[in-house]
Amino acid sequence: MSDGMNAAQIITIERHILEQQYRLGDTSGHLINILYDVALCGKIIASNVIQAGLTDTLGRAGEENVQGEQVMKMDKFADSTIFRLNDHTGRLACMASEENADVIAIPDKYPTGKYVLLYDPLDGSSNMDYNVSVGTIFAIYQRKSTDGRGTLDDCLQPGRKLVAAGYVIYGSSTMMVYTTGFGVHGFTLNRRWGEFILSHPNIRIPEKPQFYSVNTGNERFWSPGVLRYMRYLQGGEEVSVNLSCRYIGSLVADFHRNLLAGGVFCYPADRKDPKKAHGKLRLLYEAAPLALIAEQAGGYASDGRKPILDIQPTSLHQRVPLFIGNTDLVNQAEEYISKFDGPAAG
Ligand code: P6P
Repeated sequence: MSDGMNAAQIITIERHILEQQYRLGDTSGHLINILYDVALCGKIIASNVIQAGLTDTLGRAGEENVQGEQVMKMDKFADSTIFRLNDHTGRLACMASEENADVIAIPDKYPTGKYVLLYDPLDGSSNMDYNVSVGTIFAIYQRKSTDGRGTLDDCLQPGRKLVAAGYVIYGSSTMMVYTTGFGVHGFTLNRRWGEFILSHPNIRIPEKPQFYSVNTGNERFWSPGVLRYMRYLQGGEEVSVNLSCRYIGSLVADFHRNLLAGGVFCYPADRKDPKKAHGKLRLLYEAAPLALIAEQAGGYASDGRKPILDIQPTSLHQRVPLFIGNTDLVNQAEEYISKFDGPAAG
């Protein structure tokens, strides 16, 4: 069995990130150190996720988060791990997390820095009890304010302003996938070495898609345009594509499969549940970072009308409909929605 020696060269994520420093003009080294620390968070979280069934970390924590969702024990562990690794470094102005209602301030006893870190500490965590892949999603911006403690305004930036984004997927293997605007690169965790090793350099979404991912249980809530689009994806329209449906119910895992195999992930707006009238997924720490990954890999991400990366956030936990993957497939979603749902409201 290879021990991470498949790669022609052994390139650790630390070395790969370091090589970005010059390209990024990151003279302080703060941005690359944040990325190092995100990788370390991934290693720490992975070490717990892979044996969650043996420690008292499965199941619910007995509280509800700002989303109105049950917090899982592993959510709390992942959330506190990311906070504790980043609160004292002097690199961040503030943070924001799916698990926290408000902006997370850097404690007064620590210095602040010029970056903002937004994250979903353990997306899809409810699936952990069934041994389904889960993931951590992160987004990094430069602060807009000049000094002091970061503000909500520092967090509410469109995805086009991202300086780095990515995710860690805790699946059959643990991978970290990230971009700093110079392509998308995937690293597989060699547990014996405790190192993420470059295994997927310069990821590009394949031209020929294989899959579409959507929760068909929500079909009765979809608009006419989305319903026609799904028929298109299923080969039921005159001009169609024939794709297989693959849906795990864990965004990072569904997205990762479509990134590598070609396809589209859809979480449309829900016309019945007011909480999901703008879809279920959150813009700042789910849709926007994955949208940057998708575009950097030659794909596209839309809310059904416009690019995810162009959306100016108005609140920390705002939700957006999400169509993300092959550019042609996402463009088709916009065409069907425009044609059958009429002009966008407002
Ligand atoms: P549904 C997990 O709870 C999550 O936030 C994403 O990871 C996933 O894509 C989505 O919700 C699944 O939602 O309504 O299909 O169960």
